[in-house]
Amino acid sequence: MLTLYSFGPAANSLKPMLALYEKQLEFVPRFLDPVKFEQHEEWYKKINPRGQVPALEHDGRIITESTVICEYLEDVFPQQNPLRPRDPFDTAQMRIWTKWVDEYFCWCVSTLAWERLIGPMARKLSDEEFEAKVKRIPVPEQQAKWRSARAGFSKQVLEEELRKVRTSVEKLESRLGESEWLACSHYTLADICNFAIANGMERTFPELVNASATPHLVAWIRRINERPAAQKMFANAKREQFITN
Ligand SMILES: N[C@@H](CCC(=O)N[C@@H](CS)C(=O)NCC(=O)O)C(=O)O
Repeated sequence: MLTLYSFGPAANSLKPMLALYEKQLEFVPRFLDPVKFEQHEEWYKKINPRGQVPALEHDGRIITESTVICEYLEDVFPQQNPLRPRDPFDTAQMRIWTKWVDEYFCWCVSTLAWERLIGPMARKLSDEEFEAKVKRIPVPEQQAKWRSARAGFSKQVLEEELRKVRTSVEKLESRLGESEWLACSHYTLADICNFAIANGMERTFPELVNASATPHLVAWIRRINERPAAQKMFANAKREQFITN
């Protein structure tokens, strides 16, 4: 049995969720509500001691780290719609793209999203309420990030992260101008993991991602959104999230 703990189909949570849908694997979706800081509750820290989503439970064993979960699903269910290339060179290209999203692309987008979304949410809490929430966060670096978001990141940090977002967008646009998919001639985990971060950027970074500035990136985002697996994931998640929360 497979259970996926997530915030729903966005960011790191989207990676294993879309992989599950693409592979047509049945799983139990467990949605956590970030507004209620559910990821820091004791019951969930027993599942992921880092207090973060996503986490996959497979027959009573837990796997964390979004990209690792995706590769785990490939290892355990290799026959079902493979999302990892057969050719070792193509697999290496796929891993270069998933490493890049995990170590670079994800972080600059994340800091700007925290400034815009988490900051205002954290400022709604009194100092006492906020400190009580922060105390439950198990990773010191995450505690610091919550504090920075509440105080507002410095102008210098925001400018540097925006520069990295711009660089990331240029890199994706350039690659997608020469190839339909990121790693090789077909759709792989490289596309899923980068789509997890890029989806929605037309709305959140309209000055950087739009049909005239980045036509190939926009077309790739559309192509993935139009896949039956993605459509089913978004439709189901809307309903299931509503029921769970
Ligand atoms: N490296 C981890 C990062 C996980 C992560 O940053 N999760 C975010 C959501 S996208 C989270 O749980 N944030 C809530 C928090 O840190 O309190 C992965 O890829 O799974």
